[in-house]
Amino acid sequence: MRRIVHIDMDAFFAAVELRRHPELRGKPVVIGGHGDPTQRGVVSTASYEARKFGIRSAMPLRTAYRLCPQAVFLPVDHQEYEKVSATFKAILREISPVLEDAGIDEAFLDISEQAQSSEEIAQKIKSRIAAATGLTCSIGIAPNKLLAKLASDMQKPDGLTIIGEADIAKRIWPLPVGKLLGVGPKTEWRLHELGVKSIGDLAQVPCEILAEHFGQAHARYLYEASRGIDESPLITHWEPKSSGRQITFQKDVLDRQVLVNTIGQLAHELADDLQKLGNKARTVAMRVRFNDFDTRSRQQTLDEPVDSPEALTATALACLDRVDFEKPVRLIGLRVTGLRSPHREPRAKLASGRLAAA
Ligand code: TTP
Ligand code: MG
Repeated sequence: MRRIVHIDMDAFFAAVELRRHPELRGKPVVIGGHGDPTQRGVVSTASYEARKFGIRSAMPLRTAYRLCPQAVFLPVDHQEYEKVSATFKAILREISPVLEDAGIDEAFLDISEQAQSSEEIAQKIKSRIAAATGLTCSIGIAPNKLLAKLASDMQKPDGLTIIGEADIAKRIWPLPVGKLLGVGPKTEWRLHELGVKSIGDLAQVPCEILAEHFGQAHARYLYEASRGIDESPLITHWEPKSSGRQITFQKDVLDRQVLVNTIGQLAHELADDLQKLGNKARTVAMRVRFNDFDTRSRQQTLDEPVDSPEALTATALACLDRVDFEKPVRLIGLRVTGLRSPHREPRAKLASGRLAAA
Protein backbone atom coordinates (compact mmCIF):
# COMPACT_ATOMS: atom_id res chain seq x y z
CA MET A 1 0.00 0.00 0.00
CA ARG A 2 1.38 3.41 -0.97
CA ARG A 3 1.67 6.10 1.70
CA ILE A 4 1.46 9.59 0.25
CA VAL A 5 1.72 12.75 2.33
CA HIS A 6 0.25 16.10 1.27
CA ILE A 7 1.69 19.11 3.07
CA ASP A 8 -0.10 22.47 2.83
CA MET A 9 1.20 25.51 4.67
CA ASP A 10 -1.38 27.41 6.74
CA ALA A 11 -2.48 30.85 5.45
CA PHE A 12 0.87 30.86 3.71
CA PHE A 13 1.49 34.43 2.47
CA ALA A 14 -0.16 35.83 5.61
CA ALA A 15 1.88 33.58 7.90
CA VAL A 16 5.13 34.71 6.25
CA GLU A 17 4.11 38.36 6.65
CA LEU A 18 3.29 37.82 10.33
CA ARG A 19 6.87 36.64 10.96
CA ARG A 20 8.13 40.12 10.21
CA HIS A 21 5.09 41.94 11.60
CA PRO A 22 4.47 40.05 14.87
CA GLU A 23 2.47 43.02 16.17
CA LEU A 24 -0.27 42.01 13.69
CA ARG A 25 -0.80 38.55 15.21
CA GLY A 26 -4.44 37.95 16.11
CA LYS A 27 -5.63 40.71 13.79
CA PRO A 28 -7.43 40.34 10.46
CA VAL A 29 -4.67 40.59 7.82
CA VAL A 30 -5.22 40.53 4.06
CA ILE A 31 -2.43 40.02 1.51
CA GLY A 32 -3.06 41.08 -2.08
CA GLY A 33 -1.93 43.31 -4.94
CA HIS A 34 -0.13 46.42 -3.78
CA GLY A 35 -1.75 46.23 -0.36
CA ASP A 36 -4.04 49.16 -1.10
CA PRO A 37 -7.74 48.22 -1.00
CA THR A 38 -8.72 51.37 -2.90
CA GLN A 39 -6.74 50.14 -5.90
CA ARG A 40 -7.41 47.32 -8.33
CA GLY A 41 -6.22 43.91 -7.22
CA VAL A 42 -7.39 40.67 -5.67
CA VAL A 43 -6.87 38.96 -2.34
CA SER A 44 -4.04 36.41 -2.47
CA THR A 45 -4.80 35.15 0.99
CA ALA A 46 -6.17 36.28 4.34
CA SER A 47 -5.33 35.38 7.92
CA TYR A 48 -7.82 33.09 9.66
CA GLU A 49 -9.07 36.12 11.65
CA ALA A 50 -9.87 37.92 8.37
CA ARG A 51 -11.58 34.82 6.96
CA LYS A 52 -14.15 35.08 9.76
CA PHE A 53 -15.43 38.18 7.94
CA GLY A 54 -15.92 36.19 4.75
CA ILE A 55 -12.71 37.31 3.06
CA ARG A 56 -11.38 34.72 0.58
CA SER A 57 -8.59 34.28 -1.98
CA ALA A 58 -9.29 35.77 -5.44
CA MET A 59 -11.87 38.25 -4.08
CA PRO A 60 -11.37 41.88 -5.17
CA LEU A 61 -9.50 43.89 -2.51
CA ARG A 62 -12.34 46.43 -2.52
CA THR A 63 -14.84 43.71 -1.53
CA ALA A 64 -12.51 42.57 1.24
CA TYR A 65 -12.32 46.14 2.51
CA ARG A 66 -16.11 46.40 2.52
CA LEU A 67 -16.38 43.16 4.53
CA CYS A 68 -13.75 44.20 7.06
CA PRO A 69 -12.58 47.85 6.94
CA GLN A 70 -10.43 47.39 10.06
CA ALA A 71 -8.31 44.66 8.41
CA VAL A 72 -4.63 45.35 7.75
CA PHE A 73 -3.84 45.18 4.02
CA LEU A 74 -0.33 44.21 2.91
CA PRO A 75 1.25 43.93 -0.56
CA VAL A 76 2.37 40.62 -2.06
CA ASP A 77 6.12 39.89 -1.76
CA HIS A 78 6.70 36.87 -3.96
CA GLN A 79 10.45 36.83 -3.45
CA GLU A 80 10.09 36.34 0.27
CA TYR A 81 7.44 33.59 -0.13
CA GLU A 82 9.58 31.75 -2.70
CA LYS A 83 12.49 31.78 -0.24
CA VAL A 84 10.38 30.22 2.54
CA SER A 85 8.91 27.79 0.02
CA ALA A 86 12.39 26.60 -0.98
CA THR A 87 13.34 26.17 2.70
CA PHE A 88 10.41 23.93 3.61
CA LYS A 89 10.72 21.87 0.41
CA ALA A 90 14.41 21.25 1.15
CA ILE A 91 13.38 19.89 4.57
CA LEU A 92 10.80 17.62 2.93
CA ARG A 93 13.40 16.31 0.45
CA GLU A 94 15.59 15.28 3.39
CA ILE A 95 12.71 13.26 4.78
CA SER A 96 11.97 11.57 1.43
CA PRO A 97 13.59 12.27 -1.94
CA VAL A 98 10.35 11.38 -3.75
CA LEU A 99 8.70 14.81 -3.75
CA GLU A 100 6.23 16.48 -6.08
CA ASP A 101 6.30 20.24 -5.94
CA ALA A 102 2.59 21.04 -6.20
CA GLY A 103 2.68 24.80 -5.74
CA ILE A 104 4.27 27.54 -3.71
CA ASP A 105 2.95 26.25 -0.38
CA GLU A 106 2.24 22.57 -1.01
CA ALA A 107 3.97 19.34 -1.88
CA PHE A 108 3.36 15.60 -2.06
CA LEU A 109 5.85 13.23 -0.47
CA ASP A 110 6.01 9.46 -0.97
CA ILE A 111 6.84 7.77 2.35
CA SER A 112 5.92 4.21 1.29
CA GLU A 113 9.49 3.02 1.80
CA GLN A 114 9.94 4.52 5.27
CA ALA A 115 9.97 2.40 8.41
CA GLN A 116 8.44 5.00 10.74
CA SER A 117 4.69 5.27 11.31
CA SER A 118 2.67 7.94 9.50
CA GLU A 119 2.15 9.82 12.79
CA GLU A 120 5.88 9.85 13.52
CA ILE A 121 6.73 11.14 10.06
CA ALA A 122 4.05 13.83 10.27
CA GLN A 123 5.39 15.03 13.62
CA LYS A 124 8.93 15.08 12.23
CA ILE A 125 7.79 17.16 9.23
CA LYS A 126 5.90 19.62 11.42
CA SER A 127 8.65 20.12 13.97
CA ARG A 128 11.42 20.53 11.38
CA ILE A 129 9.40 23.02 9.32
CA ALA A 130 8.49 24.94 12.48
CA ALA A 131 12.14 25.05 13.61
CA ALA A 132 13.40 26.31 10.24
CA THR A 133 10.60 28.71 9.32
CA GLY A 134 8.46 29.33 12.41
CA LEU A 135 5.40 28.31 10.39
CA THR A 136 2.71 25.65 10.75
CA CYS A 137 1.34 23.34 8.11
CA SER A 138 -1.52 20.91 7.75
CA ILE A 139 -0.81 17.34 6.70
CA GLY A 140 -2.86 14.63 5.06
CA ILE A 141 -1.66 11.05 4.67
CA ALA A 142 -3.45 8.52 2.44
CA PRO A 143 -2.85 5.75 -0.13
CA ASN A 144 -2.82 8.25 -3.02
CA LYS A 145 -2.43 11.93 -3.93
CA LEU A 146 -6.14 12.59 -4.38
CA LEU A 147 -7.05 11.39 -0.88
CA ALA A 148 -3.94 12.90 0.75
CA LYS A 149 -4.88 16.32 -0.63
CA LEU A 150 -8.46 16.02 0.65
CA ALA A 151 -7.12 14.89 4.02
CA SER A 152 -4.73 17.82 4.50
CA ASP A 153 -7.68 20.18 4.06
CA MET A 154 -9.87 18.48 6.69
CA GLN A 155 -8.22 19.96 9.77
CA LYS A 156 -6.63 23.35 9.50
CA PRO A 157 -4.51 24.98 10.80
CA ASP A 158 -1.73 22.70 12.12
CA GLY A 159 -3.79 19.57 11.42
CA LEU A 160 -2.94 15.95 10.77
CA THR A 161 -5.48 13.68 9.06
CA ILE A 162 -4.78 10.09 8.11
CA ILE A 163 -7.22 8.46 5.69
CA GLY A 164 -7.40 4.82 4.62
CA GLU A 165 -9.49 3.16 1.91
CA ALA A 166 -12.00 2.05 4.57
CA ASP A 167 -12.69 5.73 5.42
CA ILE A 168 -13.85 6.74 1.94
CA ALA A 169 -17.61 6.28 2.43
CA LYS A 170 -17.71 7.85 5.88
CA ARG A 171 -15.23 10.70 5.53
CA ILE A 172 -14.87 11.47 1.82
CA TRP A 173 -18.40 11.03 0.45
CA PRO A 174 -20.01 13.73 2.65
CA LEU A 175 -17.55 16.37 1.34
CA PRO A 176 -18.73 18.91 -1.27
CA VAL A 177 -17.84 17.77 -4.77
CA GLY A 178 -15.88 21.01 -5.38
CA LYS A 179 -13.21 19.78 -2.95
CA LEU A 180 -12.08 17.10 -5.44
CA LEU A 181 -8.86 17.82 -7.27
CA GLY A 182 -9.89 18.59 -10.85
CA VAL A 183 -13.35 19.94 -9.99
CA GLY A 184 -13.07 23.70 -10.36
CA PRO A 185 -15.93 26.21 -10.12
CA LYS A 186 -17.12 25.53 -13.69
CA THR A 187 -17.29 21.76 -13.34
CA GLU A 188 -18.80 22.15 -9.89
CA TRP A 189 -21.55 24.36 -11.25
CA ARG A 190 -22.39 21.83 -13.99
CA LEU A 191 -22.42 19.00 -11.45
CA HIS A 192 -24.78 20.99 -9.21
CA GLU A 193 -27.12 21.33 -12.20
CA LEU A 194 -27.18 17.52 -12.37
CA GLY A 195 -28.09 17.42 -8.68
CA VAL A 196 -24.59 16.33 -7.64
CA LYS A 197 -23.58 18.20 -4.49
CA SER A 198 -21.33 15.82 -2.56
CA ILE A 199 -18.55 13.45 -3.62
CA GLY A 200 -20.91 10.63 -2.56
CA ASP A 201 -23.57 11.97 -4.99
CA LEU A 202 -20.96 11.85 -7.75
CA ALA A 203 -20.17 8.22 -6.93
CA GLN A 204 -23.84 7.39 -7.67
CA VAL A 205 -23.69 8.65 -11.27
CA PRO A 206 -22.86 6.04 -13.95
CA CYS A 207 -19.74 6.79 -15.97
CA GLU A 208 -21.74 6.89 -19.27
CA ILE A 209 -23.95 9.68 -17.95
CA LEU A 210 -20.90 11.68 -16.86
CA ALA A 211 -19.36 11.15 -20.32
CA GLU A 212 -22.41 12.81 -21.96
CA HIS A 213 -21.69 15.97 -20.00
CA PHE A 214 -17.93 16.04 -19.55
CA GLY A 215 -16.41 13.90 -22.34
CA GLN A 216 -14.82 10.45 -21.94
CA ALA A 217 -11.53 11.37 -20.30
CA HIS A 218 -12.90 13.77 -17.71
CA ALA A 219 -15.85 11.44 -16.98
CA ARG A 220 -13.54 8.54 -16.23
CA TYR A 221 -11.46 10.78 -14.00
CA LEU A 222 -14.56 11.95 -12.05
CA TYR A 223 -15.90 8.40 -11.77
CA GLU A 224 -12.66 7.11 -10.28
CA ALA A 225 -11.97 10.17 -8.13
CA SER A 226 -15.38 9.92 -6.44
CA ARG A 227 -14.39 6.40 -5.34
CA GLY A 228 -11.03 7.56 -4.02
CA ILE A 229 -9.20 5.81 -6.88
CA ASP A 230 -6.04 7.55 -8.05
CA GLU A 231 -2.96 5.74 -9.24
CA SER A 232 -1.16 8.79 -10.56
CA PRO A 233 2.53 8.86 -9.72
CA LEU A 234 4.27 11.79 -8.09
CA ILE A 235 5.72 14.17 -10.66
CA THR A 236 9.15 14.53 -9.15
CA HIS A 237 10.83 16.94 -11.54
CA TRP A 238 9.93 19.17 -14.41
CA GLU A 239 13.12 20.38 -15.93
CA PRO A 240 14.85 17.61 -17.97
CA LYS A 241 14.54 18.57 -21.62
CA SER A 242 14.05 15.04 -22.85
CA SER A 243 10.74 14.57 -21.06
CA GLY A 244 9.38 18.02 -20.23
CA ARG A 245 8.80 21.31 -21.98
CA GLN A 246 7.42 24.56 -20.66
CA ILE A 247 6.83 28.06 -21.90
CA THR A 248 6.67 31.27 -19.92
CA PHE A 249 4.60 33.73 -21.92
CA GLN A 250 6.06 37.17 -22.57
CA LYS A 251 2.62 38.59 -21.83
CA ASP A 252 0.11 36.82 -19.55
CA VAL A 253 -2.50 34.91 -21.52
CA LEU A 254 -6.27 35.03 -21.01
CA ASP A 255 -7.33 33.55 -24.35
CA ARG A 256 -7.97 29.80 -24.03
CA GLN A 257 -7.24 29.28 -27.74
CA VAL A 258 -3.68 30.50 -27.19
CA LEU A 259 -3.27 27.86 -24.48
CA VAL A 260 -4.69 25.17 -26.75
CA ASN A 261 -2.29 26.16 -29.55
CA THR A 262 0.67 26.25 -27.15
CA ILE A 263 -0.19 22.79 -25.84
CA GLY A 264 -0.23 21.53 -29.43
CA GLN A 265 3.21 23.02 -30.01
CA LEU A 266 4.67 21.60 -26.77
CA ALA A 267 3.13 18.18 -27.55
CA HIS A 268 4.79 18.16 -30.98
CA GLU A 269 8.18 18.99 -29.45
CA LEU A 270 7.75 16.30 -26.80
CA ALA A 271 6.67 13.73 -29.39
CA ASP A 272 9.82 14.57 -31.37
CA ASP A 273 11.95 14.03 -28.26
CA LEU A 274 10.27 10.70 -27.52
CA GLN A 275 10.54 9.41 -31.07
CA LYS A 276 14.24 10.36 -31.33
CA LEU A 277 14.98 8.29 -28.22
CA GLY A 278 12.61 5.51 -29.24
CA ASN A 279 10.57 6.04 -26.09
CA LYS A 280 6.85 6.01 -25.39
CA ALA A 281 5.08 7.66 -22.47
CA ARG A 282 2.20 6.42 -20.33
CA THR A 283 1.52 9.51 -18.24
CA VAL A 284 1.06 13.02 -19.56
CA ALA A 285 1.17 15.87 -17.05
CA MET A 286 0.24 19.48 -17.65
CA ARG A 287 1.08 22.41 -15.43
CA VAL A 288 -0.31 25.93 -15.54
CA ARG A 289 0.98 28.84 -13.52
CA PHE A 290 -1.23 31.88 -13.20
CA ASN A 291 0.06 35.44 -13.01
CA ASP A 292 -0.23 35.38 -9.21
CA PHE A 293 2.01 32.25 -9.19
CA ASP A 294 -0.88 30.03 -8.14
CA THR A 295 0.02 26.75 -9.91
CA ARG A 296 -2.14 23.80 -10.97
CA SER A 297 -1.00 20.40 -12.22
CA ARG A 298 -3.18 17.79 -13.88
CA GLN A 299 -2.15 14.47 -15.28
CA GLN A 300 -3.56 11.45 -16.98
CA THR A 301 -2.26 7.92 -17.26
CA LEU A 302 -3.12 6.02 -20.44
CA ASP A 303 -3.75 2.32 -20.89
CA GLU A 304 -1.23 2.15 -23.74
CA PRO A 305 2.03 4.12 -24.02
CA VAL A 306 2.05 6.74 -26.79
CA ASP A 307 4.56 8.82 -28.76
CA SER A 308 2.44 10.58 -31.39
CA PRO A 309 1.85 14.34 -31.25
CA GLU A 310 -1.89 13.70 -31.71
CA ALA A 311 -2.16 11.37 -28.72
CA LEU A 312 -0.04 13.67 -26.52
CA THR A 313 -2.10 16.70 -27.57
CA ALA A 314 -5.42 14.96 -26.91
CA THR A 315 -4.31 13.81 -23.46
CA ALA A 316 -2.87 17.20 -22.55
CA LEU A 317 -6.08 18.92 -23.68
CA ALA A 318 -8.11 16.58 -21.48
CA CYS A 319 -5.89 17.76 -18.60
CA LEU A 320 -6.47 21.39 -19.64
CA ASP A 321 -10.23 20.78 -19.46
CA ARG A 322 -9.85 19.94 -15.81
CA VAL A 323 -8.51 23.39 -14.91
CA ASP A 324 -10.74 26.41 -14.48
CA PHE A 325 -9.25 29.56 -15.90
CA GLU A 326 -10.27 32.63 -13.96
CA LYS A 327 -6.87 34.31 -13.98
CA PRO A 328 -4.28 35.22 -16.62
CA VAL A 329 -1.74 32.45 -17.28
CA ARG A 330 1.99 33.12 -17.17
CA LEU A 331 3.40 29.65 -17.82
CA ILE A 332 2.27 26.36 -19.28
CA GLY A 333 4.24 23.11 -19.25
CA LEU A 334 3.89 19.53 -20.41
CA ARG A 335 5.72 16.54 -19.12
CA VAL A 336 5.64 12.83 -19.85
CA THR A 337 6.51 10.07 -17.40
CA GLY A 338 6.28 6.30 -17.29
CA LEU A 339 8.63 6.18 -20.28
CA ARG A 340 9.06 2.84 -21.99
CA SER A 341 11.45 1.92 -24.73
CA PRO A 342 9.77 -0.51 -27.14
CA HIS A 343 13.16 -1.63 -28.51
CA ARG A 344 14.29 -3.15 -25.24
CA GLU A 345 13.49 -6.81 -24.87
CA PRO A 346 12.04 -8.00 -21.58
CA ARG A 347 14.70 -9.58 -19.33
CA ALA A 348 12.80 -12.85 -18.82
CA LYS A 349 12.74 -13.48 -22.54
CA LEU A 350 16.47 -12.92 -22.94
CA ALA A 351 17.24 -15.24 -20.04
CA SER A 352 15.06 -18.06 -21.31
CA GLY A 353 16.51 -17.59 -24.81
CA ARG A 354 19.99 -18.13 -23.42
CA LEU A 355 18.87 -21.19 -21.51
CA ALA A 356 17.36 -22.67 -24.64
CA ALA A 357 20.60 -22.07 -26.55
CA ALA A 358 22.75 -23.69 -23.83
P1 TTP B 1 -3.64 28.05 -0.25
O1 TTP B 1 -2.87 26.91 0.34
O2 TTP B 1 -4.85 27.75 -1.07
O3 TTP B 1 -4.11 29.04 0.91
P2 TTP B 1 -3.37 29.45 2.25
O4 TTP B 1 -2.10 28.73 2.45
O5 TTP B 1 -3.26 30.93 2.26
O6 TTP B 1 -4.42 29.03 3.35
P3 TTP B 1 -4.75 27.57 3.91
O7 TTP B 1 -4.38 27.62 5.36
O8 TTP B 1 -6.22 27.39 3.72
O9 TTP B 1 -3.91 26.59 3.14
O10 TTP B 1 -2.69 28.92 -1.16
C1 TTP B 1 -1.31 29.15 -0.82
C2 TTP B 1 -0.89 30.54 -1.18
O11 TTP B 1 -1.07 30.77 -2.56
C3 TTP B 1 -1.68 31.60 -0.45
O12 TTP B 1 -1.13 31.92 0.81
C4 TTP B 1 -1.65 32.74 -1.43
C5 TTP B 1 -1.51 32.11 -2.79
N1 TTP B 1 -2.79 32.14 -3.53
C6 TTP B 1 -3.02 33.19 -4.41
O13 TTP B 1 -2.15 34.04 -4.60
N2 TTP B 1 -4.21 33.22 -5.08
C7 TTP B 1 -5.21 32.29 -4.90
O14 TTP B 1 -6.29 32.38 -5.51
C8 TTP B 1 -4.95 31.21 -3.97
C9 TTP B 1 -6.01 30.16 -3.71
C10 TTP B 1 -3.74 31.19 -3.31
MG1 MG C 1 -1.98 26.68 2.24
